[in-house]
Amino acid sequence: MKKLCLVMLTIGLFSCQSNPTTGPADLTRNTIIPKPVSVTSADGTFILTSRSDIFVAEGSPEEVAVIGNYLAERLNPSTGLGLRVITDGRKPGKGDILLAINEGDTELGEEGYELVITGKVMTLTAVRPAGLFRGIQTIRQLLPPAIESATIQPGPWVIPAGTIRDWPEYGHRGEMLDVARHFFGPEDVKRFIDHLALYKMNVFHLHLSDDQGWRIEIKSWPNLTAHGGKTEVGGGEGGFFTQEEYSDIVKYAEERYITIIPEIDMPGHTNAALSSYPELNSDGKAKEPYTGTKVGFSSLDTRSEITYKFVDDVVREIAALTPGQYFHIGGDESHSTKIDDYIYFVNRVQDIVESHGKSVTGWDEIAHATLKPDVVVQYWARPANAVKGIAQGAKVLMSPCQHAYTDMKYDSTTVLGLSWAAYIEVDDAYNWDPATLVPEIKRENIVGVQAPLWAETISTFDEAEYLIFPRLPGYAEIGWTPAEMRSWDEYRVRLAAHGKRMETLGIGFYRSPLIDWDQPGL
Ligand code: IFG
Repeated sequence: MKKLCLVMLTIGLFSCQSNPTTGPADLTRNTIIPKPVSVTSADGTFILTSRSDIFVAEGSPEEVAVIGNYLAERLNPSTGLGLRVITDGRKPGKGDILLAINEGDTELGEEGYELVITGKVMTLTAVRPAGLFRGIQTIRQLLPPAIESATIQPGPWVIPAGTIRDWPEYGHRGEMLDVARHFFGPEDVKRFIDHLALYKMNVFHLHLSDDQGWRIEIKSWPNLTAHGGKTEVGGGEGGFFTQEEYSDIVKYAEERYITIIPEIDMPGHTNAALSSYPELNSDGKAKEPYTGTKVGFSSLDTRSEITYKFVDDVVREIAALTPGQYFHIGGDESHSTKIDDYIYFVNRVQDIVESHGKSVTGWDEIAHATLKPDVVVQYWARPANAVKGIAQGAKVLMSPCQHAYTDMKYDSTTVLGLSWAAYIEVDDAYNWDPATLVPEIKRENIVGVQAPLWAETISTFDEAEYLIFPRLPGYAEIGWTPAEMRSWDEYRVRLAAHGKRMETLGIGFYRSPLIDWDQPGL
C-alpha cells in the first residue's frame, strides 16, 4: 500500500495536468485559440508580481507604448499588480514584460509575433505594432481565465517558459453585425470589437442599411435617419449612428488593429431609403416603413439620375469617415431589379466607390457585373457567383451560409435564429476548410473568412452573444491557423477551457453538449 501511495504522489508531482487557476504546466499544453503556428516549451516559469512592469524597448515607435498601456489595462484590474509602462529605456528585470519591434523577423509577417518566455523576462516582438497587439491576446490566454475579471483575483499569475512563433493564414478574419434589422448602439458594437480582438480577428463589417432601417447619419440626406432610422423589425424604435459615433467606433476598432468595412446594401434591401425620400421612387411616392422580415421586394430606381446622386453622396460621406480600403455595396437578393438594370447599377456604383478612393466588396451576386480589378466577392450562397467573380480576377471572402452564418440556429431546439441555410452546431461551424469547401474556389483566390450575424431574430446584445459564442473562436481559428494543424477532436478540448473565460467576460454563451465545459482544459 505504502509503495502505491509513493507512486501516486510522484505522478501527482509531475503530472502535466494544467491547474485551472494557474494555467498550463507546460507551454505546449496551452488552450490558446486560435492555435499558434509553433510552440516549444522550456524549463522555468514566468511569474507576474507586484514588482512587474511592462517595458517598451528603446527607440520603439509611440504606438508600442500605447499597446503597452492596453496590456496594462487588461492585466491590472484582475491582478491588482499595478503594472506600469516604462518607456525610459531602462532594462527589464525578473517578472517584467518587454515589448519590441523587430523588423528583421520577416517570417512573422504583418500580424505575426514571437513570444519568448523565460523564468526572468517575457519578451514579445513583432515586425509591426499590429503583431504585438495580436501577441498580447496570447499573453491574456496563457494566464488563467480569472485574468479577464474586472475585480482583483488571487494569483498566482504564472506562465510556463518556452517560445511561441505565430502568424495568420488569412489576412481577412472577421465578423459582420447587422445593425439594420435591429439596431445595436455604440457600446454593443465596441463590446463586439473587444471579442474580435481577443481572438485575433482583424475585420468588422457593419451592415448599416436595409429594408427595415438606415443606421448611419448622412448629412446631405438627413431623412435617411430622421425617418429611415426610426424603426426596425417588429416595430421597435430603431436608432442610428451619428457620424461622430461612427467615427468613434472606427477609432475604437483601429486601436485594436481591426478594420471597419461599412456596408450600404443596394440596389435591393433599400426600403428604408425609399421610405425616406419620395424622389428616390420611380412613382415619386415614398414607400411605407417596413418592419417585417421578407427580403427581395425593394429596389432603387437604377435608371434615374437622382439615384446616382444619392449613392454618390452616401458613399462620399461614409468613405470620408472610413480609413479602411473597402466599401461594401451589398448587391444581394435584388429580386425586384431586372438583371440588365442590376448590372448597369453595379457597374456605375463601382465607379462611384472608386471615385471616393475606396475599393469595392459586395455579396456574391455582384459578379454578374463587370468587376473592377481589386473587387472582393463575398461568397455566401451560390458558388457559381463566386466562380464568376474569380473568372474576372476578383478575390473571394468566404462566408458560406451553411457554416458561417451565426444567425443560424445551433439545432432545432434553439429559440433564437433562423434555419433556412442549416442548423450550425459548434462542430459544423469549425469543421470546414475555406480552401477546399468549394472545389472551384482555390486557396489563392481567398482573402479570408467572415461570419455574418443577421439580426432579424435578435434584439439585445445578450442574444447576439448567445449566437456568436461559442462559434466565434472557431471562425477565428479557421482564419488564423493552417488547416493541416486543425482538428475538431483537439480543438474541442481547448474550446472547453474558454468556457470559464467567456463566463468571466460576462458572455452568456450556448453551452453546446458537444463540449465538456466542466473539464479543466488540457
Ligand atoms: N440573406 C440575406 C440577409 C439576411 C439573411 C438571414 C444575405 C447576403 C438571409 N442576404 O445573407 O439580409 O436576411 O439569414
